Amino acid sequence: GHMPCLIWFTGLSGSGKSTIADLLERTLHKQGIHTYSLDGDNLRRGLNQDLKFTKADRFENLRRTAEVGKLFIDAGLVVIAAFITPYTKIRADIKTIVGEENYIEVFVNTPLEVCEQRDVKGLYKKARSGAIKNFTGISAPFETPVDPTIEIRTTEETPEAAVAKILTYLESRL
Ligand code: GGZ
Repeated sequence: GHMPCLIWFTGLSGSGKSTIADLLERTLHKQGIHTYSLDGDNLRRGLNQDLKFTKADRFENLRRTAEVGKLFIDAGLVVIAAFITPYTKIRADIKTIVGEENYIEVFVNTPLEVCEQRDVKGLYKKARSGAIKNFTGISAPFETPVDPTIEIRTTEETPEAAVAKILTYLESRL
């Protein structure tokens, strides 16, 4: 069996959070574990469509997301969340909301230069030109997580290796 919990991915835009989160979800499904994924796409288009990228809006985006995550934990699911989550304070708040015992923080540590080099969506280019304001890493802060449960260095580890590392941790906490 498994314990319901929330696996919260934090890292820069383009760091690889969604890639690893998606692979983790598919792997858990193959093991018959029910999951629910929360990400910017399903939250910022619906529940959080009133919010932008100021510090206050990011806090509110992530607070609501954590509250939703808590509901899914209560429903017995393994919740997977992938958000930049750029502030130490909001990561602590999320932990408090969902309960320390349920919170697993995965820091997807990809250097800014690498994210900007990849620039899959062209957002860094727009941020550099000023077309996007308050862009994390360029014109808004990303505070390095101080004590993540798991750290992934995507320049050294494949998504498969990252997922294996997370699964090993999940098995150890049964
Ligand atoms: C950061 C932004 C911004 C700004 C739009 N800053 O790579 P993406 O496109 O798909 O992921 C980013 C996403 C970040 O939303 P989050 O909800 O994860 O952010 S936070 O945790 O800080 O609330 C990026 C896109 O939205 N995006 N404008 N200014 N990312």
